[in-house]
Amino acid sequence: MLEKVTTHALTITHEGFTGTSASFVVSRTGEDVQGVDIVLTDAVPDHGPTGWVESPANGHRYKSVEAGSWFECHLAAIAMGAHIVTIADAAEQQWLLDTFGADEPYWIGLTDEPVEGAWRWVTGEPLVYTNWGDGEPNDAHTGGEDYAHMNWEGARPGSGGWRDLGYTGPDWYTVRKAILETGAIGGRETAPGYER
Ligand SMILES: [Ca+2]
Ligand SMILES: [Ca+2]
Repeated sequence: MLEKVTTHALTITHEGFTGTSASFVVSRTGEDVQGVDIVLTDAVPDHGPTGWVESPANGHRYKSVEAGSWFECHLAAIAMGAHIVTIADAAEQQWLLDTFGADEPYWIGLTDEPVEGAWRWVTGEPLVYTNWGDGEPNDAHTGGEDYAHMNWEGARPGSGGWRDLGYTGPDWYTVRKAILETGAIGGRETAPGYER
């Protein structure tokens, strides 16, 4: 029985923009040769809008950025007059999930770096609502974990559950994006002690 398996990727260039698909396998077994159908569809965004999106609930604007570590995302936010997202209540959490999806991890503006265990929003807002996944925050690993992200894959699916991470842990580099937030007019003040 002849079996031929090859790996391919599909590259499409359209109006000067080029995209390449994830690799996929084409196999042919025996004489069972089939034609190849290619169907082009509008891709569904993987990780939400890239521009600012205003929430009708509070008039704040939000966008996702891929700036790297929590610190780098924090600095990127400041540079844009914004802050890493703060989540005041379940409705805001749900709006973020509806807008940016429940799958991809995003840093949120929550840290206990100044005082271990005293989680604070970067804006200085009181921490009222929380959405920690089971067993989190646990300050695991040598050096602890002082920075929070949402959409932890270990949390209940679709919940957007939070987890704390630290830069000595193995998952630190799995989160490279943050959702940024800014008020309807300008950004909120950034709380002292986080300008790093
Ligand atoms: Ca901690
Ligand atoms: Ca943790």
